[in-house]
Amino acid sequence: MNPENRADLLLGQLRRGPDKALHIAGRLRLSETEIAQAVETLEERGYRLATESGGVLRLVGVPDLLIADEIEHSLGGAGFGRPLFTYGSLGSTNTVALQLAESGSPEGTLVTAEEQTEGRGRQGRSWHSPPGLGIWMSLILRPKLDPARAAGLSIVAGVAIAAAMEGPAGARVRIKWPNDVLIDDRKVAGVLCESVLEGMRVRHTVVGIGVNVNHKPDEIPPLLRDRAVSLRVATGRPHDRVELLAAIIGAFEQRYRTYAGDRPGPVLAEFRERSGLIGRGVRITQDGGGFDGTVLDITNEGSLLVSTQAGPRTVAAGEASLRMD
Ligand code: BT5
Repeated sequence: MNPENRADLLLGQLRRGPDKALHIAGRLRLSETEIAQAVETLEERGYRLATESGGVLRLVGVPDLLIADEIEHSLGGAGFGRPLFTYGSLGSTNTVALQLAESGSPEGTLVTAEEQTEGRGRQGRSWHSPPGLGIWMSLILRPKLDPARAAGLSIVAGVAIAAAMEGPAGARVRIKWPNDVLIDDRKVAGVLCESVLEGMRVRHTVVGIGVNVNHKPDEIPPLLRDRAVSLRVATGRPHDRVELLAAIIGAFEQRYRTYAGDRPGPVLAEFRERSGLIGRGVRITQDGGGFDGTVLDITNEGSLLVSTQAGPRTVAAGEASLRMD
């Protein structure tokens, strides 16, 4: 067994609670020197351990990093997030997840990065993803949905993020159609859903999720400051990224099963409630221009149904801003 494995074993023991080093050594069949080395290895990884009276070892702090061991521990049991690929710096987690999906990685595969150097938004826009401050992750899905319905997965993700953030945010988390998650009208998270088609079916979909978690006010780029916010700025305190990541994955998986199991109703009901758009006057902006109307509903595909002077229109992509008139 190498020193890294011994450190993993010790970590596993300490997660269950503090215990005498001597007892742990006996249980793991390690010498006292090997335990001391394992303590050192864990400290090098950023864990904080304390030795208390009677030779009791206690885990007092875990590193503020998206490391595999912590994510797996927080995810617990079976479910999405396996296999897991954690990176330090990366171009874009969506790009890596698309490559992994192409080479056969299964549904539920998760890719995370501490930093993205080429984080992507929709339509070629960029996504600011500095190191250590956010959750930048992508999930591989293999939904048995037609391509139109798969487009609605970004609504599923938006609703899941909002639900998972509500507790830590201590405030209402809203959704701005189609894929922005807002606190106090500023964007705290975004979703980039990319599907690869095979004829008329979806071969795979990658759901990319970016959440601003621990940025201090001056760590949000000046150009974004009036439109973007982090959970820390909104609440005045830092948050555990791993815990939030696991909560988002759990909230997403639960809603995905329902939505992809041909029961879009519950997710759409959540969207209606969180978007505040239904029945409101909006201006829809699209590539070639825009038009005004009143939002009637959201379709099973995640499109907006808008009543206009020329009759009802279904809007699959674009921006919807509330009209104040
Ligand atoms: C999005 O695009 O909101 C989708 C963002 C998805 C990011 C995740 S991170 C993990 C995965 N890997 C990737 O490469 N991407 C995904 P869109 O609706 O087009 O919004 C982009 C716009 O939001 C930009 O043009 C900026 O105005 C603004 N923006 C950029 N970075 C931001 C940030 N960190 N927080 C808030 N707003 C931001």
